[in-house]
Amino acid sequence: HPLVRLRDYRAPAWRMERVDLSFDLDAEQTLVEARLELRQDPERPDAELRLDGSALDLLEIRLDGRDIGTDRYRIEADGLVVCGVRGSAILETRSRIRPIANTAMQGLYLSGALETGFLLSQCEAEGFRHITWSIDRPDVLAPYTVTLRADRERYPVLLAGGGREAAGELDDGRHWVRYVDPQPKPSYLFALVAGRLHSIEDAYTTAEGRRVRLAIWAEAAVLDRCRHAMDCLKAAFLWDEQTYGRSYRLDAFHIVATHDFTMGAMENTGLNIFNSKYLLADPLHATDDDFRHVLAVVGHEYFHNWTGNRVTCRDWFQLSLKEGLTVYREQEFESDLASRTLRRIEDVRSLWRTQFAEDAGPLAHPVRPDQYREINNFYTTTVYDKGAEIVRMLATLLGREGFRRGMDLYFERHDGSAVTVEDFLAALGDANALDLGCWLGWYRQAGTPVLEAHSHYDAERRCLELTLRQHTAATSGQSEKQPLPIPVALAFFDQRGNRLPLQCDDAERLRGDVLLLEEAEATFRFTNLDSSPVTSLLRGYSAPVRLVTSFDARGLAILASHETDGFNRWQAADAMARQAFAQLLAGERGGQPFLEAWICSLRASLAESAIEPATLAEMLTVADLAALAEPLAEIDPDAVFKARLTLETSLARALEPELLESYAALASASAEGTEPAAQARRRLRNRCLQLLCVVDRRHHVLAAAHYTRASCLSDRLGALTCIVHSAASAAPALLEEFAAAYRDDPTVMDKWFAVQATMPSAAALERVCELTGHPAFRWDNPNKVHALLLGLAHRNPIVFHRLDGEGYRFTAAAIRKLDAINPQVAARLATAFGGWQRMEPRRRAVMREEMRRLRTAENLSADVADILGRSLG
Ligand code: HT7
Ligand code: ZN
Repeated sequence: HPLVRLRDYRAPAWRMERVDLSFDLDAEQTLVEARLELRQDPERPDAELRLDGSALDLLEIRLDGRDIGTDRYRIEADGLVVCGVRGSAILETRSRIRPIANTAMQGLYLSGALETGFLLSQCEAEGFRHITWSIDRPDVLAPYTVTLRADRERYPVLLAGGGREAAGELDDGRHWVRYVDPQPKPSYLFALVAGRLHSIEDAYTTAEGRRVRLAIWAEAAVLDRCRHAMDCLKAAFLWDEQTYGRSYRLDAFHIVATHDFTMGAMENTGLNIFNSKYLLADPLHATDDDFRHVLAVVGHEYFHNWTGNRVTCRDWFQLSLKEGLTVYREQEFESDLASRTLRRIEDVRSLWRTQFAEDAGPLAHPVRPDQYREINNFYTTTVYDKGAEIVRMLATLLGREGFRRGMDLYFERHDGSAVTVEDFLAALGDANALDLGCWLGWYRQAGTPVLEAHSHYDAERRCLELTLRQHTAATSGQSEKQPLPIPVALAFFDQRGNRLPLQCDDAERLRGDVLLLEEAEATFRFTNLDSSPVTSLLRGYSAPVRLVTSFDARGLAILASHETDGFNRWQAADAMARQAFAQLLAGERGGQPFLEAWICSLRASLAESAIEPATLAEMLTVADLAALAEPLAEIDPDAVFKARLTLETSLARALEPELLESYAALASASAEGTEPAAQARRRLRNRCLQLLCVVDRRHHVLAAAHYTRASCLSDRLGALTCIVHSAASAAPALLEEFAAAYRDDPTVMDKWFAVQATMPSAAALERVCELTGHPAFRWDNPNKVHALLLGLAHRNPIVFHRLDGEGYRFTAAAIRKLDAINPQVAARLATAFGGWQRMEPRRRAVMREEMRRLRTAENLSADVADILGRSLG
């Protein structure tokens, strides 16, 4: 694929002013008629008319109502050029596509089996060109009319975005439905669904009094599991009205669930399509985490209605404009409706383990990349999660009202248009009389800034000097880095854990409890402090930076017990664990002040009645191997594993009586409902059980009973994971029992695969290999591949990084096989090799060799070739 560069952006020479589509739907072959009303930019009279299209069988082509011969057009690898057209034109094409052969899931494809499955489309980012010829770029917006025709018996439900205008019967048992979406939209938001689906229905009345019909479509057998999603959808409508004053304007909102989807969900206007794992939930088939994920993803896709659909991206470089902003909105939605602290801890954990790692490796790229070969490879944690962190920092800087003012102006200025990150910053800045130009640096610069903090207390003057220094290491293609604006939320505590006043000499620089560091280094003086305070930095994780400071065990212990910001309370405990881990890894002998302080704090927290159970559960959860390894200059996975095991075992051993007590005290949690408070109690109870299983095999009996008595999937899966991951003798029988019970449930079976793929034992590789032959495993199903193969490659470092290289060879073979089926999924798997440069030398060499070999494979997709090319440099 050619390199596409941001700096080469040009507005389109031709635009589509209207799109009329009509489909004769069938899984084996679908006929697509497209009528495009086209207009040329008068400033570019010489620009040829070029339409995007790929793997389309062109049957007919007409220009301004007349057939044209092959002398008037030419078909290229990825497009169609019509010669000698000027000003305006009406282009009609008739083409044939084969949904059943579309295993890449871009364009129109089949979900499920030929006889019983249904047809659906996925157009973001460039899937529309696999459906018909068009100008397939996000800055070309048009109203759409879509007519769907199909056999009534086989495809009783026909859905597309927009309002249902008309419907009727045809000969031979066929029927048709016409949808009109009058608001101009980019082609990536087009969608259709056709098949035997069933729905639950509801309605929402908007703040303006408009009644919106809500429908969630799924297979008949799982309709009851859509109720939670429906509640979440109504909550999302309400939240966006209350928080941003934004309503929905169409008459209907449909969601369709499928087991066959490459990503989580898709925000097509009026017709969202969801991966079933983010839509279906009931206590027997979904865990508490699944319930929260459904809330978050339903919210996320709905919020795209304003941030992405009504205000869309000018080009794909601006992807974070919709994704980062919408992730931020989704995070706030979940925080308001469930637990703010838990969501923040989970987000930061995931940022540290995946985004920081991406930023530190050869696949590092800015939140707004400046070039790409394959845009599908840029749906990354950097674009999504670091992008959300930038929006969060801006919201912190502007405050609740200022941020809302900025968002109001953004929507007011840009509703109905395709815009850039600059437009976003300009709206936020103009609404607050601020120049936010320097914030563009966060979008342009790759790499994680390191924030160094040093303080000095002057007893005589009763003041503390805090020096903050920032630097960002070079990343591939970006050697020069500029200082970025970094909001640092902070608080002071005394030795008893009481809050102390925050009075800064430079009052301008302190807004509320937030300091803004704008330069490479600055020193701030805080006055009126009777004793040297314990400083709590980056409260709420106010900036996505790596904090380097001289931690002291006593100070962290005070914060781990007294910080009123739940996130920083957890962060203090996590910092103690990481310091203890570093000492264990370095083989340091003698006293272990951090380990002791950590255990002591957690003992006290377990005895505390006021602490939120979800926060406590997270404090008791040691960072995983990838997260612990991420800051290391060179990684030896076996040494990391050993040090982590010692850390976790020391904690579990020391707190065994307290863990047993808490476990028993929370006995009723299994049968409680799915409200956040009950979920949090179950989380804590399962956490206690997991630690107990680490201490002693005696507690496997407890885990087996936990499994048998479980009245929800959270507990059942929690117990199964404890038993399998601690290699208890009951593991094989319970795995069999579980598989027999959930054989017909693909989403629960994904969890069964994932539990085995993440077993912390080298032998897991042979098991995973065997499981690829299991009847429930399918190479062409992204969820199965995620659970088993990405589970191993991304979430089981001791197996993926096996010293004999078998983990790498197995994964490389899987990438080759998958690449012929779904290149996007294969490319995701290939990113597991991205961290090769920081591995210890032996593994580094094998990883590089395996990538090089893979790169020479025949017919390698552009997706995988791009990942390997960038990884190898
Ligand atoms: N905006 C959606 C992106 C998406 C996607 C991208 C590439 C290939 C398949 C895809 N399915 C969905 C998801 C989101 O809301 O972020
Ligand atoms: Zn999104």
